[in-house]
Amino acid sequence: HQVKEIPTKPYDGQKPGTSGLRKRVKVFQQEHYTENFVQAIFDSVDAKGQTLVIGGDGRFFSPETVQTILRIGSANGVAKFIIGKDAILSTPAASNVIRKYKAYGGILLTASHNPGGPNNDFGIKYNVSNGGPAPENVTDKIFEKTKTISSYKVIDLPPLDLSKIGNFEYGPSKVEIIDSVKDYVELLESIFDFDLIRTFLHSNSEQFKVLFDGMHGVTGPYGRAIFVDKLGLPASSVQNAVPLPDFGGGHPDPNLTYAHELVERVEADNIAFGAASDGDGDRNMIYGKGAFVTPSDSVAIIADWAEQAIPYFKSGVKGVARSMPTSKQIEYVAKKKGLNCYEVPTGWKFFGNLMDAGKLSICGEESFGTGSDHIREKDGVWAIVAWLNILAFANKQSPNQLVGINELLQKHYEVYGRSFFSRYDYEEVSSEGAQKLVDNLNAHIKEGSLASTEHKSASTGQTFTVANVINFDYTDPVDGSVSKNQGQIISFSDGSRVVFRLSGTGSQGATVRMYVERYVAPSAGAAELGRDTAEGLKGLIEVALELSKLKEYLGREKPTVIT
Ligand code: VG1
Ligand code: CO
Repeated sequence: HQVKEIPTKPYDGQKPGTSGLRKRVKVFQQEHYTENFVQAIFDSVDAKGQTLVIGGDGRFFSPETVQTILRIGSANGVAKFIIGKDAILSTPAASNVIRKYKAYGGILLTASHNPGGPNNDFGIKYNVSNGGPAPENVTDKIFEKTKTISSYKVIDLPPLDLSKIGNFEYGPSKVEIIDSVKDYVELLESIFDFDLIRTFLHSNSEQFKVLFDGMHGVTGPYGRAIFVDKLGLPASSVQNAVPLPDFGGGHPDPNLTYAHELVERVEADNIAFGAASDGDGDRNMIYGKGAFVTPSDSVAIIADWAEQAIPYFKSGVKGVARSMPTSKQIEYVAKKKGLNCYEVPTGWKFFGNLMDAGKLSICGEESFGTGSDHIREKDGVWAIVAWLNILAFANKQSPNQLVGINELLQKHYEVYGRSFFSRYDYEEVSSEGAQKLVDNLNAHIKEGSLASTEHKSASTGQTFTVANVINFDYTDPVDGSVSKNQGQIISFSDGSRVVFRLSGTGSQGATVRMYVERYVAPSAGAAELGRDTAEGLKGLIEVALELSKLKEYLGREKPTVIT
């Protein structure tokens, strides 16, 4: 088979962000743009003679890109491709497939929770042999290669039919097209107590209704296989479960704003347990009638119950972790249980090293990402089943009174206290404004000009005294690699925190994220602990906005999204 060398020129800005390269579809459709990036991957990792997994969330431009990867990958000597049927493998399923079949790596075609379709986003992400996102030394190398690329290699072959499961030949390479769902379902069955969950759901089918929303992302088929086929729930327990290339025009991000269809049906139909996942299946939201679980609380609760409730963790939890902006709720659990709790920069890649080193079992991010060392990506459906498993277990312990989401939360706060947490996103603001905001904070850090200053909220009368301000740098405890400038943290003397970060997943302009957190001890009492989040944080948010001069720099009165 003849390998052809196609001349090309570098494109600017092919730098992978928090989770791969994400741009508008139109950008990827420019001549040689996608080919350049794919060749840059093969120039950075030596995949010759190796097995590579290809998956993704099935968004617009995925089928074409799979063919591009086949043409270029085969020309670069890939021995075998394992591909999800119709180019579909959720991000966690792909991570599992890479691990299970001992592949060299994988290429995931997704822009996660970003909208899809011809006028929206596409993305390409490279994962390494542990099943996790490529570490920064690999993504940096890929970026360097994109800057100097002058040609790429292809083998010219007609497109491969991706709709048939089986083994095929593609020029010098082998191709195996696999069922997208099967391996993943087997994995979850080996982790959770499905019998316990089934028994609980069936004996409470009226009081404890379940609804899963796939948001027309990749998880629909996974959700149906697990909730309907395995757990025996009625077919109406899953909605928006057909993956669509444009996610039905929606924004496949499971939060209170974008998962409104779930929220509405949960409220209207008295559904005790609702859940949703994002475009590529690695995020989750847990939301029942009148009950919302913040992701920071979710991971803390899973960590709290894991060992007793979930078979996978029976032999013990090795350690826990959170991303830096995620609330400290999980730290309070770790402290009580004598577990190490690591704090890593935003983005799942940083958890992988700790897991590979046997230091970490359960971790999460405030951005609706929760997971464990069963794979090396966050895992939406895993988190949802984890909650069902924990609730089933808690109800077995309390046979006379139904324990729902709110009861579980309340019980948790009474023991550990509660970190009220919220995130304000200012999407697609001017890059200059965002930079000024960051520069101003950095100047304060350098000069120490905020140290010990007092800030009073006009509306609540609360006073917050600055304890310290830092720029978060991370040194990986396993390999010693350093990641600098991961966000500014303002800590206050009462333990409250405000964090500012620039997003690394946007496809246009800059997105500023402001994270606020305020801790209330158990001694404050049930009324204080059970307060509405927005109320609990009101004073601190006012202070954060004033202190950072955010409105002035960004020219925005209100955030685009509050989670
Ligand atoms: C965001 C989240 C981060 C998450 C990342 C990828 O990144 O904040 O916690 O890991 O998205 O998630 P950023 O840089 O925009 O803040 V996903 O579901 O888009 O793969
Ligand atoms: Co995602």
